[in-house]
Amino acid sequence: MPGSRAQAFVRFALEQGVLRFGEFKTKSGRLSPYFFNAGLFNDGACVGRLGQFYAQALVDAGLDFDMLFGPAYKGIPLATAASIALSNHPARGDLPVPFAFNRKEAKDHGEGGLLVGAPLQGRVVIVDDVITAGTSVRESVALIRAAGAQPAAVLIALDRMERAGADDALSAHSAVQDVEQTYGIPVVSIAALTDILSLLEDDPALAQYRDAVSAYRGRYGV
Ligand code: OMP
Repeated sequence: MPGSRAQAFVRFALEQGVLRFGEFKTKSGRLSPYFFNAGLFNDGACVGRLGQFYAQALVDAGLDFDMLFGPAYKGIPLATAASIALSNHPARGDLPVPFAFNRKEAKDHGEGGLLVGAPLQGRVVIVDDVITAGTSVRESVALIRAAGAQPAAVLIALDRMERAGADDALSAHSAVQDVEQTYGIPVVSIAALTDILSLLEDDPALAQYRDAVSAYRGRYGV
């Protein structure tokens, strides 16, 4: 995504309280000086705006795709918002933007099953919040392939630009690069850690967090 739009997005996330600075433990156990909690995009106006950022990032990437998939739970409103914004985006013309998502627990009555929404078919874009170590993408890829469809890309809000692996055995590549190599699909992100570092450089009110975020990048980043 062009720098100015990525900058606008991290500013928007900061204003919504989605992007915070302090001390946080990530899913992979790292102590991070910042955290991006997409669950705090939690009212109609800001989810609408978030959807537009996702839609623009995907359009800018110039990828061919047929539908979106939102992994439970957090990916569900994200894929829905992106689908609405894409269906209103001039670059898509009148092309429909179907979407689907999974349940965490299989349903044994009614329509049953693990998948909800449009049938998974064609080239599917996985819409998610953040990639840190890349563990959550695997399950979505397996679900899409099991349905006979093809994963086409992963669309995320923030690339934390971190290496996967234990502290004493960090991968040579970022988790995003590992996902791209393992599954042979691009990862498109609205913004990345470098955009957060630019925000910290530009905003004197945030200067107190610069050193900690730079040091974290030095330790885990690519
Ligand atoms: P990986 O699956 O290791 O890539 O971590 C991504 C997941 O971690 C996200 O889907 C979130 O559940 C969570 N997370 C955030 O939401 N924001 C962050 O800034 C960092 C994480 C994290 O725990 O790494």
